[in-house]
Amino acid sequence: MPVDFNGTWNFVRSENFESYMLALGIDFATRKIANLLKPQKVIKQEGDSFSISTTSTFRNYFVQFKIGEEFDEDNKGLDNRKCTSVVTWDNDKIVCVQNGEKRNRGWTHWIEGDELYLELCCEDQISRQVFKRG
Ligand code: ECB
Repeated sequence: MPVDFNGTWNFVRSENFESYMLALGIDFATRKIANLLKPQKVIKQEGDSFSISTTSTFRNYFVQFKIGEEFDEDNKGLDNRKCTSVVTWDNDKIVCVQNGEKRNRGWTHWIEGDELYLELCCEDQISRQVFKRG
C-alpha cells in the first residue's frame, strides 16, 4: 500500500523553527508571532497530485504540485522569495527542493503512525514540525 497523506493534521510541536526563520531573514516581530502559532495542515492527495493548505490565526499558505513536475512557488506570506520547486518521492517520503536565492532550501514530509512530520531546511538550519491526525 502506498503512503496516504490525505487528511487534516493538527500541530503538536516544533524544533528549531526560530533558527529556520532567521536563515530566511524573517524579521523579529514576525518571528515572535510565528513561534506561537499552531498551524493546521489539510493535505489532499490523488495519486501523485497533492495540495497542501497550511492555515493559522496569522497567515495561511497554499501549494499544489504533481510529483516530478517543476512549479513556480511564491512563498507568499512566508518570506515572499520566489523559488522553482519540485517534489519527488524518496521511498515513503515526499521531498521538495526549493531552488532560489537561498541555498539548501526545501522540505520533507513523512508519516509515522498517526503523526505527520515536516522537516524544513534553509542553508544550515533544519526545523522539524510534528502534526497529529485530526
Ligand atoms: C502558514 C503558517 C505559518 C505562518 C508563519 C508566518 C510567518 C513566518 C514566515 C516565514 C517562515 C517560513 C515558513 C513557515 C513554516 C511553515 C509554513 C508552511 C511551510 C511549508 O512550506 O509547508 C509545505 C509543506 O507542508 C507546504 O507548502
